[in-house]
Amino acid sequence: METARADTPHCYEAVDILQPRSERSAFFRENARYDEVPLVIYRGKPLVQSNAILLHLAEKLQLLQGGTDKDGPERAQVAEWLMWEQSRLGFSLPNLRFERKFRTGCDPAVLAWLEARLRGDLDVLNNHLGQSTGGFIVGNSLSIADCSLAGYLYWLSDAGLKIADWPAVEAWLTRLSELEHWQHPDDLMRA
Ligand SMILES: N[C@@H](CCC(=O)N[C@@H](CS)C(=O)NCC(=O)O)C(=O)O
Repeated sequence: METARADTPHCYEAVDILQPRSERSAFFRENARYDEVPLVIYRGKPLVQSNAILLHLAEKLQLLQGGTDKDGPERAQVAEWLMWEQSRLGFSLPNLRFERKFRTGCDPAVLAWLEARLRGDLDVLNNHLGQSTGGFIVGNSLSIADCSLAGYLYWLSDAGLKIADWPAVEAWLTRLSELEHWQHPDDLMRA
């Protein structure tokens, strides 16, 4: 049983997403509404869509919601970054990484399009972090916005890019990795 950053007991199970969807376990197919990972079973209920999962857990566990005031501006900013993650970084990076690391034969024009999009996303994040004084995505404390945006970035090199080209992003990832209970995604997801 692991606890990790939220100090919450949990178990992890790997799902082979290189397997066709129809061949994944019956349990996974029954619970993962869109046949995608991540799937979290929390108190017996299936939760899917990474940022919906983060919002739900943050509320239930009263953790990492952003700021200390539930009516403060930080909560709205956390929600904005979660939405941005879904339409931008959470699209460009996983798809480019998948095509470069796990699959070959993708049309080079598609790879170039994904890479340009990812570079633009990293520029946005780098500008934001370079201008923010708090050291985190929103304000001066860790929130689910950091968790959402940072996860895949520890695998940026798999997508063929160098994190050092975005120094404010690199410094922020290092800061997160120095927090108590932090683990690299490869270690967290070792079943
Ligand atoms: N918007 C979803 C995206 C989930 C997603 O794209 N999952 C990928 C892995 S990163 C997946 O399950 N791919 C396997 C498949 O679609 O069959 C989220 O944030 O949870």
